Amino acid sequence: MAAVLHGCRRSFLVTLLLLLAIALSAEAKIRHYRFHVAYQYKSPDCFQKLSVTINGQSPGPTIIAGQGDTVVVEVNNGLLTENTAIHWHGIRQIGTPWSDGTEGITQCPIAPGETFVYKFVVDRAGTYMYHAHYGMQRSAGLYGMIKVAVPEGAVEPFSYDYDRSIIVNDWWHKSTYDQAAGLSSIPFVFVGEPQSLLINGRGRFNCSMPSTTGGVCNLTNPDCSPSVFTVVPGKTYRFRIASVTSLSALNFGFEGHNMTVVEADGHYVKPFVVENLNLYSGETYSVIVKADQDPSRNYWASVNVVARKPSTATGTAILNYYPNHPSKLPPTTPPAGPQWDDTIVRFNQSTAIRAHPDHVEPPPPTSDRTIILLNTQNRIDGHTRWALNNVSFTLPHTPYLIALKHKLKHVFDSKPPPESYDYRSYDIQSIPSNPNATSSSSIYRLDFDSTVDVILQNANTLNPNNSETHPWHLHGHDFWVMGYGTGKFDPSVDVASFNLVDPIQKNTVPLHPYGWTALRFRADNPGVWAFHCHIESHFFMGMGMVFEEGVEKVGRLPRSIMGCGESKRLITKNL
Ligand SMILES: *[C@@H]1O[C@H](CO)[C@@H](O)[C@H](O)[C@H]1NC(C)=O
Ligand SMILES: *[C@@H]1O[C@H](CO)[C@@H](O)[C@H](O)[C@H]1NC(C)=O
Ligand SMILES: *[C@@H]1O[C@H](CO)[C@@H](O)[C@H](O)[C@H]1NC(C)=O
Ligand SMILES: *[C@@H]1O[C@H](CO)[C@@H](O)[C@H](O)[C@H]1NC(C)=O
Ligand SMILES: *[C@@H]1O[C@H](CO)[C@@H](O)[C@H](O)[C@H]1NC(C)=O
Ligand SMILES: *[C@@H]1O[C@H](CO)[C@@H](O)[C@H](O)[C@H]1NC(C)=O
Ligand SMILES: *[C@@H]1O[C@H](CO)[C@@H](O)[C@H](O)[C@H]1NC(C)=O
Ligand SMILES: [Cu+2]
Repeated sequence: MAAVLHGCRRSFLVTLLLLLAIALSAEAKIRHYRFHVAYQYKSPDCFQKLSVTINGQSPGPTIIAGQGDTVVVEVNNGLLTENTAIHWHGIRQIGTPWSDGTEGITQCPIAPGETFVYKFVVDRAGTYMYHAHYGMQRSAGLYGMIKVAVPEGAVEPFSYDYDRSIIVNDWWHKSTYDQAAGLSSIPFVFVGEPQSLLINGRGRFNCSMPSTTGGVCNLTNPDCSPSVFTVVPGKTYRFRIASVTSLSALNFGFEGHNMTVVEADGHYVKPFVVENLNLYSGETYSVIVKADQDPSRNYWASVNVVARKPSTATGTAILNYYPNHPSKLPPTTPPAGPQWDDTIVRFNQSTAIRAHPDHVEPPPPTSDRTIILLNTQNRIDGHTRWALNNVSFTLPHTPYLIALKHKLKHVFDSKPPPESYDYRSYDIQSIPSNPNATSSSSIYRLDFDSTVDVILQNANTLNPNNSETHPWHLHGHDFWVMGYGTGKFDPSVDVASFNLVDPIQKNTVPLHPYGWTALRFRADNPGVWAFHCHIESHFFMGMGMVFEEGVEKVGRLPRSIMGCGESKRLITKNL
């Protein structure tokens, strides 16, 4: 009897789901994009540089879709002598782990001349981004935004008249090859602070400054005329802001205007008002701004470096009050932003980000597994690297997804990486007495559907009195931000302080200097997912890792992701 009842309820549910699917599919659309990736000379900050462009632009075209739509992007690699891959940052790739765009993890690189098709569902409304995930190509200009609209009729917990997008970036005059070679060299050559900060791909380098590379610098080049955001007095604006920086944490603000933060990484935020907003690389926000100031003039939009000692000029754009002339410069000097080393202010802003009361999805109350990761700067055979629990990450030649799904042996280090470190005795305030670490391509294999806690613990670098800020990004999931702390994480005390009530869900989160950040996620998305510091040079130097979950549940892999390393064999075997 129970079984029959159960069966009845099940078929009712199935019917309901089918109806829902039909209702949804009636609305779901296919959004088709063609991206031609190529080098072009551009002068985004007035200084001419070979930039990676999409269809001749950097930033590339904004992908616009509705929740539930399928996005298809045909990427043609026109870089002539360089591979590529594009990651859709914030899109979880449920059911399509091979479209995550992480070279060496979910796919082989796209070779010059090849076309690769990414196809995925954008299952949740919000603000996201895309960028290269091959070498250090992102910093050469390959990036753009993704805007996913709520379904027709759905109400958001805030209102506005117009929707605008802002993507910020830091910019170097040296090529990414110069940068990568320096990072891998003995002696080590760091990429250094950026030459400029760009707002929607536009900045301004002082052409009279001595340049490290020489070259054409022309302040009247139209490429570097400032970005303009025109507003109508009295109207309310939603600004979607994304940071795709390679190194810098930035502080963003509109001169004379407060902002109400309402969205973070695709999740609604319990609204809070700020004069300026800290943005860590890989994060997205929506803020609401009312054009309610003196309309007789224009105002600055500005970005400043925080968390590292700045040596880059303020990046600016113009907030233009209609009908003033859009290029009329504000009569003031651009805001210099908060003090760069005021860690407490940034820490407090991070903790202020909570889920909107009407949109709370509570986390599981406990976790099945806790991974504690000590973030350190290290040396390996004289090279400067970053490591987690003394292991510095290296990518294998055969992508993990293919290796695991097809049970290819010996393509990566199969010994599991350490779950923890000696946290009782490690002194996070000092330079390690022995900074030698090891490198490995090993990965964390998670039980499918288990709940995992990750504790990121910061420490001193190899320089005295220095601990950096690391923005950590997880692919394939949103995690709950369980808490932030200063000093050393103590499991016996700090777990009790976790926010089980209204933690925000994000895909990128900062780890503040000498502090800790705790995350919780459910390993419920079959695939192989990168988890890494979003600073381009840090990931390049080993600051990352990979999680595998439910790889046996992954569907048949497309052959287009194969062809490198041991996966060559699969193609010739015609699998
Ligand atoms: C540009 O740099 C030159 C040389 O360093 C300096 O004299 C000048 O004041 C700078 N101009 C601006 C607008 O910062
Ligand atoms: C600078 O660019 C402008 C506009 O493209 C051009 O007219 C001018 O000749 C350039 N100046 C130099 C010195 O190249
Ligand atoms: C912005 O907020 C601050 C502090 O909450 C307040 O003192 C200031 O008056 C506000 N500015 C505007 C332009 O509303
Ligand atoms: C940060 O937050 C703490 C706790 O709410 C508060 O005591 C402190 O004054 C804040 N500090 C700053 C600089 O905002
Ligand atoms: C670290 O490794 C280097 C070789 O790369 C070695 O010369 C040095 O002695 C090691 N340092 C310590 C403290 O063991
Ligand atoms: C890293 O490895 C070195 C060399 O084996 C060791 O001396 C050091 O204590 C280790 N550090 C950590 C954090 O485990
Ligand atoms: C350590 O560095 C901070 C800036 O990050 C500075 O404010 C502080 O004075 C420094 N302390 C010492 C002892 O050098
Ligand atoms: Cu980092």
